Parts: sequence; C-alpha cells; structure tokens
Amino acid sequence: MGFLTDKRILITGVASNRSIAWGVAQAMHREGAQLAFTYQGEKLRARVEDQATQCDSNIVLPLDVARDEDIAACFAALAEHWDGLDGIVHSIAFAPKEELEGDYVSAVTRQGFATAHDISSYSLAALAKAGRPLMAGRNGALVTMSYLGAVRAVPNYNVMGVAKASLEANVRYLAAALGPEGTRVNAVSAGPIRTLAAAGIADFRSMLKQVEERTPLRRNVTIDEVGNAAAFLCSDLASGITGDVLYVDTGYHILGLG
Ligand code: 0WD
Repeated sequence: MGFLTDKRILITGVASNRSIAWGVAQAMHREGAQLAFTYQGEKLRARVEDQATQCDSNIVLPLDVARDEDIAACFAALAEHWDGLDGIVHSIAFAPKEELEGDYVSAVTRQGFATAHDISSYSLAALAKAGRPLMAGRNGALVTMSYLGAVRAVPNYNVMGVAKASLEANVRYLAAALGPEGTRVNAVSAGPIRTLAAAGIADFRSMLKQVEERTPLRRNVTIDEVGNAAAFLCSDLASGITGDVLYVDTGYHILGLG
C-alpha cells in the first residue's frame, strides 16, 4: 500500500512531461493518491488530459491563477467530484523573460515585479484560500516549488528570486494560519532542471553545468527526486513538518567557496 493511499490531491503546473509537477504527479500516483489536474490555457489541455489519464485521473480543470474567477470555478468544479481535499501542489511561476537577464537593477520594472509576485507567490495564498473549506480538518498539506535564488543572489534569476523569497515567506504565514485546522504548508527548493519555465532564464545551461561540477553529488537533480520529496511532504509521513523549505538540489545549497 502506498503512503498516499486514498489521499485526494490537486496538481497545478503540468505543462509538459519535463515539468516538475509531472514528476510530483507520477510519484503521488505511484503512492496511491487520487489526482486532479489543472492546465493553463486551451493549448495545454489535450496534453494535460493525456498525462492525467496516465495517472488514472479524469479530473482536468482550466486554471489561470491570474484570474480570481478561474480559481473560484476550479474549486467549485473540484467540489463536484470530491467532498474533501487532502493536498494541493503549487508548481507555478512566471516573470517576463526580459527581466530574467542581465543585472537586476537594469532589468526590474514595476509591472514585471508585480506580475512575478502575483503569479509566483500570491497564487499560493489564493489557492490556499480557495481550497480551505475542502481541506479543513483533514490533516492535508500544500506544497510549492522554490529555488535557491530566494535566499542567494543568483545571476539572471533577478525578480524571480525576489518573488521566491516572497513565496517562502508565504509558506510560513500560511503554515501559521492553517496549522490550527490541521493543514500543513511546505516548499521544496529544487535544483535547476531543464523545463519550459527554465528556458526563460538567460544562460540556464551554465547553471546546470556549474551545479554538476560543484555540488556534493556531482549531478543535477531529476523531476522524480523532486516528486518523491513533494509526495513525502504531502503525506502523513511528514505530519510533524510545516512552514519549512526542503532542499532537493543534490546538496548545492550547502556550498561556500568552490
Ligand atoms: O530549474 C527549474 N526548472 C526549477 C523550477 C528549479 C526550482 C524551482 N522551480 C519551480 C518554478 O519556479 C515553478 O514554480 O518549479 C515550478 C514549476 O516549474 P517547472 O516545472 O520548471 O516549469 P514548467 O514545466 O514550465 O511549469 C511551470 C508552469 C507553466 O508553464 P509555462 O512554461 O507554460 O509557463 O506554471 C504554469 C504553466 O503551466 N503557469 C501557470 N498556471 C496557471 N496560471 C500560470 C498561470 N497564470 N503561469 C504559469
């Protein structure tokens, strides 16, 4: 029996078979969870429906987290399928590509800053708020995806790093607010992985190369490894862990000088 048997979990952020959310979905499916999926925009619908089928799921809902009405409709539709919810996987981020290049001060704009924070950080609170009635009292969990750029100045990551710092603070405030009703909130801070979102970051290839050369395990992390950690954090095995950031980065974050 898997460690997520009979848990009902909503997965956001599947955009391709390289998506971190796809690694999470596969791990959770393997461990016995029942899954629901969201997709952003009609272009992704068929692909996400296919991936959902591979996880024995037929609950596939549209969701653009920039739109309050989408969030409300998504949870209303989910409530028609399920009378309770045990987990939400938040695997969503966006910043304008031109802000993920060069020096932060030159690249940042008011609009880009607002967008990055709205889509990449506020959306976690928005999903927690919308999911709260379905999740209360079930010892459920939210898990989101962060990156080292939240706590270190990483070249080209720029405004996304500031948004990830906000996301990690969001995790702590949400954990404090939802803990009394039994809901836990944590982040996985993943090492760099080649995905669609990563393609927006200038010189991403050299990030992968530098990690591979220097990190304790001398290789980059996989979506399966991130998926296993997220599955654990959403499960009762992690019942004592909330408000935390778990690094799944082959150890890179512990390094000082190379
Ligand atoms: O190296 C990496 N890939 C890392 C990613 C290292 C550490 C953390 N992360 C984080 C990302 O910042 C993000 O929060 O993991 C999360 C998932 O990212 P991913 O798996 O790397 O990227 P991807 O497969 O592109 O999935 C992110 C998806 C979007 O994909 P695209 O490429 O179409 O932007 O987030 C979704 C969308 O499907 N997304 C949205 N979903 C709903 N509403 C929205 C939105 N407004 N914007 C983006």
